[in-house]
Amino acid sequence: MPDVRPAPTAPAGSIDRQEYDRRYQAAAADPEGYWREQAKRLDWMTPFERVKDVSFDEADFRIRWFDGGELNVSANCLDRHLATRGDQPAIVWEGDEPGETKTLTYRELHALTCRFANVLKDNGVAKGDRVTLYLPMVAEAAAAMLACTRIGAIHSIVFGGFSPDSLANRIQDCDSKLVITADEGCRGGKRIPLKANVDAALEKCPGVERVLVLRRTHKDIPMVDGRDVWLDDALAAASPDCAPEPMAAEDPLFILYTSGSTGKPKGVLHTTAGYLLWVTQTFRDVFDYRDGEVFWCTADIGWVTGHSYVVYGPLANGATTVMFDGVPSYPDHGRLWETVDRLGVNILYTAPTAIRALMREGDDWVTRHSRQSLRLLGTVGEPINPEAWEWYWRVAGDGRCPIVDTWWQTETGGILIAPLPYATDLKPGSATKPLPGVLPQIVDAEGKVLDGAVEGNLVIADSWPGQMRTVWGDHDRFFQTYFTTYPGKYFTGDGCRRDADGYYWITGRVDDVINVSGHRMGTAEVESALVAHTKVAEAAVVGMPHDVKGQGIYAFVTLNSGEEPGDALRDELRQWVRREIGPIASPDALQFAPGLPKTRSGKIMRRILRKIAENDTANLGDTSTLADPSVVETLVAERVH
Ligand code: 6R9
Repeated sequence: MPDVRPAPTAPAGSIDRQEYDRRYQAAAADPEGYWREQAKRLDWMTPFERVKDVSFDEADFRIRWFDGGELNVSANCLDRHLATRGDQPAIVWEGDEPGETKTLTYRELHALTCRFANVLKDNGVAKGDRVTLYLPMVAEAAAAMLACTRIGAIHSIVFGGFSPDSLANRIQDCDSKLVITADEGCRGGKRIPLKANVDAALEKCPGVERVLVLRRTHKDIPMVDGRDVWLDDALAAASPDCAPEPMAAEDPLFILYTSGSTGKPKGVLHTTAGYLLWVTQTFRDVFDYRDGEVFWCTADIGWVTGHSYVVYGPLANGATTVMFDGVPSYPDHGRLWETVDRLGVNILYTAPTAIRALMREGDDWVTRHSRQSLRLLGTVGEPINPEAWEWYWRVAGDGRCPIVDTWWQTETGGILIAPLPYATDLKPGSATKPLPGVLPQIVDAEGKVLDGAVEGNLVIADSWPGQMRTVWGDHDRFFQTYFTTYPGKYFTGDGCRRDADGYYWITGRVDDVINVSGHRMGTAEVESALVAHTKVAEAAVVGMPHDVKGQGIYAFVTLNSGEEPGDALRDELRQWVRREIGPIASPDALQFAPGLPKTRSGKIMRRILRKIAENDTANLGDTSTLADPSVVETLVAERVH
């Protein structure tokens, strides 16, 4: 029986148990009325006529929210706060070097955004045009996003760690005519040649007419005559006045590319009103944000978490948001906590992979900093194993900060399943319960809806405002990918267990489930068990062909620094898992891995591990998007079994 951490008593103004229940029931009894009420969180230029117009069926497939309404995202994130909090910090930028900071108030960010919008217009960008951003985590990047929304241009952000080729593919796919970049980026003391990468990418993108270049490191870089423009100069020359464009509720807001299990990355499209409402509402409620607090989400704006919870969610709520241009391990492993103390951060939102990496370095790095300002902790991106959760709770949060484990996807726009910190009792490793109005179901392989305490595939039975609307340029792929596996429902691609208390436990992508002797084994479950061993830092588990069992379990294990791999430890770990879960979970093969192949956002690329486990190393596929492609060679060379 996993333990339960009761929710603390709700402070005045926070959502308590009764209020959660009330909203949950209101959303179930009268969904349209519920969403109509929620939509008051936004400032509308023209009121909407219809709340919801949705069908997940093939014959009349459509997802539309708030038709008839008009609004502007930048006006909701900036203009509406000027009267009440114009001089409050909107963005606190923290550079790669500790103490390299800059603060922009709402008034300053508003002026910068308007100048930026005018620069875009002067360079030929019009409503509906696509603009690609390839930028470091600087305040100007947020201003660039907001400037696009101000004039109705559609931004497509490409993470600064992606290669020129990946950048070129994304520019071509959405046909951007303008790219915004910087001379260089800085990360962990290293320089990233952003402009040089853009130059290389644009050899394949003749459609790009203009490149706006921000000075970040002031490196002397070549500028292409007639194409490249120094952004700083253009901003200084531009007018700080620009009226926000009234946008229809369903007008496109941004495209964000995300990897699927097959094919090229999909351009996930989000639209104006539904997305904005969803991030506004979830930011306020899940993080229980209170006026004046400092919120820090460590994600890069190149990922959806950065879009929703570094920029749009916080700013729509008039919050102070931290933009971090560094990494948690630089200049040392205490960076996050040193920064929390220096900036007075109240809410910290990060990923389990970061938590595990820090946990591995020992508690001293954390405990030497006070962390008194912290009130709430959050995680996102992958299932958090209970050991990492416990460490986050006990060491990082001193046992006094609720942890919100938030489940969502690029496709969902914002959080769907998560505790509300003063309404939901926590269970380490569970994202707990759906937010009011969200209708998760667990279905079996045939699509039969399973009730009670069960395990199966996670679907969402009806739309919510923040749902993606299409795959850019391929509406059929959108329908095929998400709505055909279980007709009439949105398929998340995740496996999930629901316990007797109605708590949801995400078990990982269903393509990662291993079937051992007819028993379904969640890779996350085995990984969690391995990581629970004191000598293990990180583990990744995949299936491998097995003569007798159908599939066997292949585990890649990274040890804590100082631990020695060897046969004795291998046996010990296999026995350990056997004890933790049961004999069927004991790894058939266990390889010690100095490093795991991870994407630049920190997700383990299981596709590659599966190939190694299957001994199909000739067909590893594309490894160019890995943070460090060289780890693969080591894994192949040292493959076991
Ligand atoms: C926001 C984001 C989505 C996939 C999702 C799931 C995994 C995200 C999680 C989680 C367990 C959580 N995931 N949050 N799994 N618990 N709290 O990460 O979007 O990059 O699109 O990834 O990440 O597998 O399907 P994205």
